[in-house]
Amino acid sequence: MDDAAERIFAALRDVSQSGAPLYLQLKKNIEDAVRRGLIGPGDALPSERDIAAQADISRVTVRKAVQDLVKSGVLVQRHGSGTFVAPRMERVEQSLSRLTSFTEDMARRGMAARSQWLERGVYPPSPDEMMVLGLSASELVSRLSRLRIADETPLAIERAAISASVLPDPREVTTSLYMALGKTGHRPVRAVQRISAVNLGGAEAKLLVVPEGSACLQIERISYLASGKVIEFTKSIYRGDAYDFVAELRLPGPDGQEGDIA
Ligand code: 16G
Repeated sequence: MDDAAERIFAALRDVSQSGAPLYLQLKKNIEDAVRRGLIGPGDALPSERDIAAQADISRVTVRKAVQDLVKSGVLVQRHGSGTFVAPRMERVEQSLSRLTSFTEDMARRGMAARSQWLERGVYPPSPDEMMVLGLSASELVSRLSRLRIADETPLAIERAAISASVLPDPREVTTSLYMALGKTGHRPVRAVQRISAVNLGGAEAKLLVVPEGSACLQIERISYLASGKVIEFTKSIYRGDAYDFVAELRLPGPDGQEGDIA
């Protein structure tokens, strides 16, 4: 038996000692073993049959616990080769002083960015969109909602709204929204971001492959053209376990002014 298997079996010994359903106990034991570092990223889980025999529980129970842990991102299953502890997330450090796009940010890190489209179309604006983008009820808004993925890890859900007078056909955006806006001279030069903490609901957690209720960052970005006109209103959800937003702080100037944040 290899090292990882032995450590996992050690963690399984007390299954069936308490009154909780067996699959929940097994699940918790495996989670604890990962959290305590007894088994680490990339370690292979013993086979379903071996776990069932070792912990003296049925294979159905083992399968249920393992499936739950795959769903919540603790384990990954690779067809043909087995079940492994999921790789640990490399945190992305993101400066709060530069106005960059997701595609550029990932390229700078040498990561391959791609998006899964969740919504892309032209709609009557919501009251929020009317207010922020300065639209009347008779105008239209282009909405682009994407799951943003880097090196095959989903990192964020972004829901962007742009006036349809600027972006009449959102299908023109293929990889990068900022690149598409740049082509018509509408790339933003300034933005204001509001970041707040939220816990993920079920649907979003599923898209980001993290457990429901996980901590994440909700970011609202309002971007401006050099003329001062608002060009973009984007609401995003970033994985809390994946991002560090970093801001540089300076002493106020000699006149005591802190400068304008908006
Ligand atoms: C960033 C922006 C988002 C913008 C997107 C454009 C944050 C929180 N959000 O992800 O507002 O729409 O970049 O990226 O930083 P793209 O040009 O790759 O489509």
